[in-house]
Amino acid sequence: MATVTRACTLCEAGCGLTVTLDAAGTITAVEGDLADPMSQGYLCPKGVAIQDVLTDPDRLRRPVVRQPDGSFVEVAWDHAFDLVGKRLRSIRRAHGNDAVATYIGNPAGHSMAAFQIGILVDALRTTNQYSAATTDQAPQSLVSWLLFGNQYLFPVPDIDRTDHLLIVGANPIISNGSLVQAPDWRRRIGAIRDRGGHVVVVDPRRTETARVAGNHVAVRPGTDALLLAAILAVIDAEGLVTPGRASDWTDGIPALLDAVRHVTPELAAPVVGVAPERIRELARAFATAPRAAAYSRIGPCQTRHGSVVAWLVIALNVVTGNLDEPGGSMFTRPAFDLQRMVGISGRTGSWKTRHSRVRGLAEFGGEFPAATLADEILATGDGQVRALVIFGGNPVLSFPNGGRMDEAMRELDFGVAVDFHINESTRHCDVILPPIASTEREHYDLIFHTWAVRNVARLSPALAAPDPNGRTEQDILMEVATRVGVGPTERVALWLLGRARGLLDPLRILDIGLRLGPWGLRRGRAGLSVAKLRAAGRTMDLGPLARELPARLFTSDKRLALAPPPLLDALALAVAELTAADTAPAADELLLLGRRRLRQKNSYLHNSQRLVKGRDRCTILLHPDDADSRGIADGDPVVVTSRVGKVELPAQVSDEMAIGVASIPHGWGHGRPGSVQQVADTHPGVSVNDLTDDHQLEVLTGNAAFNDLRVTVQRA
Ligand SMILES: Nc1nc2c(c(=O)[nH]1)N[C@H]1C(S)=C(S)[C@@H](COP(=O)(O)OP(=O)(O)OC[C@H]3O[C@@H](n4cnc5c(=O)[nH]c(N)nc54)[C@H](O)[C@@H]3O)O[C@H]1N2
Ligand SMILES: Nc1nc2c(c(=O)[nH]1)N[C@H]1C(S)=C(S)[C@@H](COP(=O)(O)OP(=O)(O)OC[C@H]3O[C@@H](n4cnc5c(=O)[nH]c(N)nc54)[C@H](O)[C@@H]3O)O[C@H]1N2
Ligand code: SF4
Ligand SMILES: [Mo]
Repeated sequence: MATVTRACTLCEAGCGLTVTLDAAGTITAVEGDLADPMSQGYLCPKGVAIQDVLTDPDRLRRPVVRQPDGSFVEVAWDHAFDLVGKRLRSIRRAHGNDAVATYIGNPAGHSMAAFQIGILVDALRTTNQYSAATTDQAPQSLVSWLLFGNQYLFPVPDIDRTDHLLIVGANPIISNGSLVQAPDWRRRIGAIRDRGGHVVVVDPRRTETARVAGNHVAVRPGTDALLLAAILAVIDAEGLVTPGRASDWTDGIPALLDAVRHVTPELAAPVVGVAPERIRELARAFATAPRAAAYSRIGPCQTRHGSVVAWLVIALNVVTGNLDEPGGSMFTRPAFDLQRMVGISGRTGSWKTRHSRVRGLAEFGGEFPAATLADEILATGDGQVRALVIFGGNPVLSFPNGGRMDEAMRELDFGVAVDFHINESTRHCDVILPPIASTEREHYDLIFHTWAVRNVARLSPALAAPDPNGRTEQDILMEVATRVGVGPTERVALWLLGRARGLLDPLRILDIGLRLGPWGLRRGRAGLSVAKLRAAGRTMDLGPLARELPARLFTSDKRLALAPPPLLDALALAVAELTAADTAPAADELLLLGRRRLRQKNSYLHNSQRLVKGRDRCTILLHPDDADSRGIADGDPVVVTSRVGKVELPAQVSDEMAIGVASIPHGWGHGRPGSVQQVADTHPGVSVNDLTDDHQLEVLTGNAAFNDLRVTVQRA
C-alpha cells in the first residue's frame, strides 16, 4: 500500500487528493487531503473518479488510424507521426498554410504542455486558429486586455476576507469556480455569512450557489449589462463613488459614470425583471459594505453583451474602492508568472488585426471565433480549411450548432487529434495520437494558480508509472511540430527545434519560471524551484493576496484604462437594444440557458460509470407554470426546437427556474455511430448544441452566445 497526494486536474479548483494504491499500483481509495491549505479535505465526485480515467478500457494507449469503413486500427507511433507529417505537409504545400486549422480545447488549460501547444500552432503558421476560449471567457479576456493590458490577467474575488460577495452568472457550488481557483465554495460562502457578511447571486435560475448564498436576484437572461449599468448609476447618483487609491492609477472613471448615468433603475427594471427599489438596494449594499467583491463568469459571457458585463463588474469594484484591496477583487502573485511570460513574449493580446474569410469576424488573441470554424471548412474557395489539428477538444458537442460542425468534420481532407478517446469529434479524424494520462506524470498548474484566491504553488507527483511505450503530450506535440515543415529552410528550422526539445521540457521551463518569478531567486534560500516544490510534497501556501497595482498592470503607461472607447460603444448598443420594445420573446417561446452538473465535466467524463449512474442528468429544467401551460409533467419527454435544430429529452419541473426560462446542460449527445465509449454511449443524452445558434454571438469577440437562446418546447 502507498499513498500519494496530488492535485486533481479535472477542474480549476485543483483540490488536494490523497490517493491510496495497492502493491500492484491499483487505486484503492481517493480522499480529500486534509492538510491541503486550499482544499482542506474537500473533493467532489469527479475527484474520486480519477481512477476511472486511468482504468478506462476505451482509453487509447497507442495511435490509431481510421480505415475506409470508419473503424480504427492501432499503428506504431512512428507510422502515425509519418502519416500526420506527410498529410499536413502536402495540404500546406498544395493549399497554403491557412488550409490547416488548429483547435485547442479545454483540457489544454490543465496541461503541462501549454508551451508545446504554442510551438505546434506557430510551426503550422496558420491564421486559422481556434480554441475553446471563444465558447467561454473571450469577453472577459478582451476586457482584461483593454483595461489591464493583458488578456490573461484576471482579478479574483478575495472571498476569504470579503464582507460582501456579488456573483453574476456563475454557479461555483457546482462548477467549483472558474477564472478563480478556490476549492470548496460551500465552506467559503458559509464563512462569509458566518462572519456577518452577505452573498448575492444574480442568475435567472435559483442555483445551488444562490441557495447557499441565501440571496438571489432572478435577472432576465442576457440583460445583466443593463442591471449593472443601473447599479453603477445609483452609486453615482447617491454619492457613493469612492475609488480611493485606484484614482491614482485609473483613467476614465468620469467617462464611465457619464455613460451609465441615464440608465436609471426605472429604465432597467422592466427589462431585467428586478424592481427599481431592489436595484437601489443592491447598489447601496455593495457600495457601503466595508469590503466587497463583484465576480462574474460564463452566464453573461455567453450572451450577446458579455464584454459589457465583464467590464461593468470590474468597474463596480473600481468605483467602490474594492479593486486590489483585501476583501475586494484582487490579483494573485503567481509563483510561475504566466502573465509576465506572456508579456515578455509580446502576446498580451490583439484584436481585429484580421478578419475571418467567410463571415468577416474579427480575431481576438490571434484566434477566430469557434462559431465560424464550420463555415471555414464548408465554404469552398481560396483559403478553405481542409485539415484540422485538435488538441483535447470535442467541437461537435461543444460548439454552437454542433450539428454543422459534425457535418464539417466529415468534409475534412485530413484530421488529427491529440486525445485518448474515439468520441463524437475524433471519430472524424484520420489519426488520433493519445498522450499518457495526466495522472501518469508530474503536474504543475501553470494557469490556474495564477488566479488563485491565495498565493500557492504545488508540484504533484505522478500516480502511476507511465506506460513505457506511451508518449507525453509534449513529446507528441514536438514530434508533430518538427514534421510539418514544407520548404527547405522551414524543415531545417523545425529539425533544429526538435533537437532543442530537452531545453523546452515542461519541467525545465517550470523550474526557470519559478526561479525567475516573484517567489524565486530574489527570495534567496527560501526561493522556489522544482526541487523545493518536490520536497514540499503538497501545496505550498505563500499567503493571502496582497496589493499588486499599479505594478502588475501591463498597459504601457501603467495606468488602468476604465473607459475604453470600444466598451463605451458596446454599452450604448446594449442599452439601445435591451430597452427597445420589440426584443421581447414571443409568447410561446422560452429562453434557454446552459447548466453544469457536479458529476460532469464538459463532454469528457461520461465514460465513468460512477459519474453517470442514477437518474438522467440531461434534462430540460422548466418552471411549473411553463410546464403546466404546455401540458408537461415532470419526467415527460419533450421536444425542444430552435432556429437551428430540434432535440427530445425528459422534462424536470422545478420552480428554481424563472418563468419563461429553461435550461439544458451541455456535453451530452453521445452514442453516435463510430464513437467508442461504452459507458457514455449507453447514457447518451442529447446535445444542447444541436439547438444553439452559430449566428448568435457576443458582439465584440464573437464568443458563442449560447445563453438566452429562443426555443419552443412541446410535449413529445
Ligand atoms: N462540475 C463541473 N464543473 C465545471 C465544468 C463542468 O462541465 N462541470 N466546466 C468547467 C468550465 S469549462 C467552465 S468555463 C466553468 C464555468 O463556471 P461557471 O461560470 O460557474 O459555470 P456555470 O455553472 O455554467 O454557471 C453559469 C451560470 O450562469 C447562469 N446564467 C445563464 N445565463 C445568464 C445570464 O444571462 N445572466 C446571468 N446573470 N446568469 C446567467 C446559469 O444559470 C448558470 O447558473 O466551470 C468549470 N467547472
Ligand atoms: N451549450 C454550451 N456549450 C458549451 C458550453 C456551455 O456552457 N454551453 N461551455 C463551453 C465551454 S466553457 C468550454 S471550456 C467548452 C469545452 O469544449 P471542448 O474543449 O471542445 O470540449 P471538452 O468536452 O472539454 O473536450 C475535451 C476533449 O479532450 C479530451 N481530453 C480529456 N483529457 C485530456 C488530456 O489530458 N489531454 C488531452 N490531449 N485530451 C484530453 C477528451 O477526450 C475530449 O475529447 O465547451 C463549450 N460549450
Ligand atoms: S472540485 Fe472536484 S473536479 Fe474540481 S479539482 Fe476538486 S475534486 Fe477535482
Ligand atoms: Mo470553459
